[in-house]
Amino acid sequence: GQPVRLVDYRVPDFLIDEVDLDVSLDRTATRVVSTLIIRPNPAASDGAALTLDGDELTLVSAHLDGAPLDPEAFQATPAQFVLPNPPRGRFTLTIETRLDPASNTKLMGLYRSGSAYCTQCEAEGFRRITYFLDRPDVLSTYRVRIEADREEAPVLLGNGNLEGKGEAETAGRHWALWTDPHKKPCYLFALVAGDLAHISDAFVTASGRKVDLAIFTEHGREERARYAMEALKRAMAWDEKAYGREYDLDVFNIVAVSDFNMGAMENKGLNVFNDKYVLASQETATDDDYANIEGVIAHEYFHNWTGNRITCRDWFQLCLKEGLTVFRDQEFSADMRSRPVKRISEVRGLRAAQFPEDAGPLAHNVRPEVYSEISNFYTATVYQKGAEVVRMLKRLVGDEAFRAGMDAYFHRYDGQAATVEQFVGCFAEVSGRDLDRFMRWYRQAGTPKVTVRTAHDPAARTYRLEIAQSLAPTPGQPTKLPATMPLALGLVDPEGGDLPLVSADASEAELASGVFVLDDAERVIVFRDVARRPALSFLRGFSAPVTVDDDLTEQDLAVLSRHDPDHFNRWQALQSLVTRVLLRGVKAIRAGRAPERNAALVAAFGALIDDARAGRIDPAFAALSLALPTEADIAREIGENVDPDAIYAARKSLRGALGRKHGDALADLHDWLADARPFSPDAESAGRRALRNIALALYADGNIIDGLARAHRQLRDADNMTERFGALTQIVLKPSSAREHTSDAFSRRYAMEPLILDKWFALQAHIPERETLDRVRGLMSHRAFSMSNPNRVRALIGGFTGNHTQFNRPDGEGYAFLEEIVVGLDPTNPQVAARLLTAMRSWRSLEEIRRGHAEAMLRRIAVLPSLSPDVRDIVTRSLG
Ligand code: HT7
Ligand code: ZN
Repeated sequence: GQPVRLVDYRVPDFLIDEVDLDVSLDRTATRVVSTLIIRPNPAASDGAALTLDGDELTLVSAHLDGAPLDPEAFQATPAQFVLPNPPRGRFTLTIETRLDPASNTKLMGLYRSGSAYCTQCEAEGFRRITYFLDRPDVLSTYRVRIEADREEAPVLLGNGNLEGKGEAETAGRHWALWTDPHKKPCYLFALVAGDLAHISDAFVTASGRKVDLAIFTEHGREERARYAMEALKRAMAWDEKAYGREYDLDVFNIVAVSDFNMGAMENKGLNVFNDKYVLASQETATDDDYANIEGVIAHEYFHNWTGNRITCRDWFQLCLKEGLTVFRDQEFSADMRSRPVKRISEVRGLRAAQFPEDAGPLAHNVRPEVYSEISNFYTATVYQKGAEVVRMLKRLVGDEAFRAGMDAYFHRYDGQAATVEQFVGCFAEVSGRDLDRFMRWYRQAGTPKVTVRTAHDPAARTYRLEIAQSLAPTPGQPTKLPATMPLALGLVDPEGGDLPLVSADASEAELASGVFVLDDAERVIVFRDVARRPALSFLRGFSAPVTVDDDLTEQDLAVLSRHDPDHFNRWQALQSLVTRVLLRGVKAIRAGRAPERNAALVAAFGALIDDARAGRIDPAFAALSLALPTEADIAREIGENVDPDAIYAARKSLRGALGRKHGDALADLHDWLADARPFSPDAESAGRRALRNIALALYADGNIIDGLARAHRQLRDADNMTERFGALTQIVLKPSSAREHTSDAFSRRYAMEPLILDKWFALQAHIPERETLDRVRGLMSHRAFSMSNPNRVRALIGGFTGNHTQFNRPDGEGYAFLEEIVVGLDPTNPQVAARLLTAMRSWRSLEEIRRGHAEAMLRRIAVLPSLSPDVRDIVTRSLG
């Protein structure tokens, strides 16, 4: 599409107060009669034509104030409906369109998933159902009559409350009438119809109103929605306690569908979910699945206030609802589970998905200023970095002012479409802080680098910190300015424990909280009464989304990894130590030398395993600490001229060494963690299973034969999917004579379980061997694989793009394969095709040969004449 710019924003010329939809469902010929009450927007200049958006629409008829419209009086194409001379006052426009949901492979608008009808309207899908002012600042009340064949679709669901239902005039058909009293933008519209099973429950709000809850699934799967239902009730209670936000309708329905482009959708009162974020059982779901379900259920529920009651003025403000809602779901999960463990997982996710975005050609602001295809901006930058920005805001103003600012925001903008400036303005007002420089987080792309240099003067008993921030240019932004950031830090005594912070260079509040504000490019803080050189614990809790360049010694990192009172930094210290060793290992391998043996690192791992075995540390935390940085993490640290094979070799060598050195301790830990208690998905039990799986993996890396024997025993004995899949992972990723047989047996056992097969497909695609590309090609003919199901495609193809050595094969065949898939998928599902292609986002950081293949691949795609706007946008920016 044409570029859309934030600076060009204008209020809509018309407002649509009421929408009345009459939808008569049919697989190939659905009829939609839309009656709109429209008036000129008093805030706009008058006299404009009325231009409604459409996308692949077929017009049947149009009426103005009840009378058929003269064909001369309007123009309709599949993409637009124009009324050049609309009435001056309020008027009623009735438009009938005909749709073919069975042929809608894009999964936007009205489509079929399995045997059900469902819709997806965010961001611009409503215009695929009927002509409309498809923009989030047009808010309307909706009254929707849904009619369908009773046998085919006994369940008829819409937004809001059920007003009535009955027999239709046509034999065998029935109808339901749904009304939503809350004004909403059309992207929150939804309907679902089908033969669905459900579970139900109820929630009584703080003010005593009863809300009927239901989760709809395919028949036979409904019991697997129990965990999601419990998570929903926890989320509803949490939003009341943490933010004073109550639910505002009599019913809240969730539907799980198997064909969905993203994770889930927060349609008002009718959330539609990808089934992987609803369905779980001991047999089928891993602990990560349970955690994701809890998080996504909460996320969509929290949108009811941050997104639905207060929505976005335009799509540039997407982070206003997404960053804020991710922050809210993160805090919810932190309260439900272990806070430090949750924080470490968030930061790992941010570094894996957002940092590469910020470092490559697809870098964009948290609040972008131009887009050609909005669906390509549902990114880690908008979501995850957007959440980090809200987290920083909370740190800067403090807990109390944060809550007051949120209250002010809810109060002031309820029922409106708001902007990021209005949101941040609430916090500036309640805290009295100048947040102008903070706004730069929304307006500048790229990950800032914070450099910190330390100097201890034993005679003067001072410890000096010189802190500086810088931000490299990104596409379209050659110069950058410093942004306000909170830096949480502590000075850790070599004996353990934090030193008191005393300084004339900081405010009382900063010294008391340990959170120092960096507003400028540089800041110097001299701490007094520091007799012995401490280890600097910098950026505690990852208080700002930056990279850090420090002068810590490996000895400092070893001290911090055992003694830092901040658990995030305790984890970070060991990761940093491992990263340094691995970076040297990669260099050595590229120079034809063997990687070093690092005794301090081996000892640090030994101490960690002992602590875990003795129950001195949280098992979930121990599991995260034992996990080495990924190949992609190391590639990011290297930054340029990346050789994936050398990274793989260095990492493999270190894992082997650790597994061999600590073989006995790991085997003992693995035995000790075998759980005889009945299964529970709670965080504590999940932590033990995570630790057991990582102990197995590390053991097997150093002791392949015994390790595989252990894995086979774990696979046989496990009573849950986490341990079963952890064992299968070792068996599949390591070559052995039993691999194929065991893997096939697993896939046969779960032949009727698509969500388990997705894990299996992804695992096959991750095998770090040259034959994997052929294996993946072969699996595309597997009876359970389908290019039309996004979950299958993401599992197998997306999984392969995450295989660092094999996707980045030096012969370029991995890229050529992705090209084939993207070009083949583009005509049917451009959103999924475009997202797959973002796997090329770091191509410029590769070594020369691979970089050449990657560029050639992008150029071959770029010259194709009939690309979708989605893929065209990604390929153009990737090359830009
Ligand atoms: N707000 C939702 C976004 C979404 C979406 C966007 C584009 C295409 C398909 C989509 N499905 C859902 C998801 C969320 O809660 O963030
Ligand atoms: Zn969201």
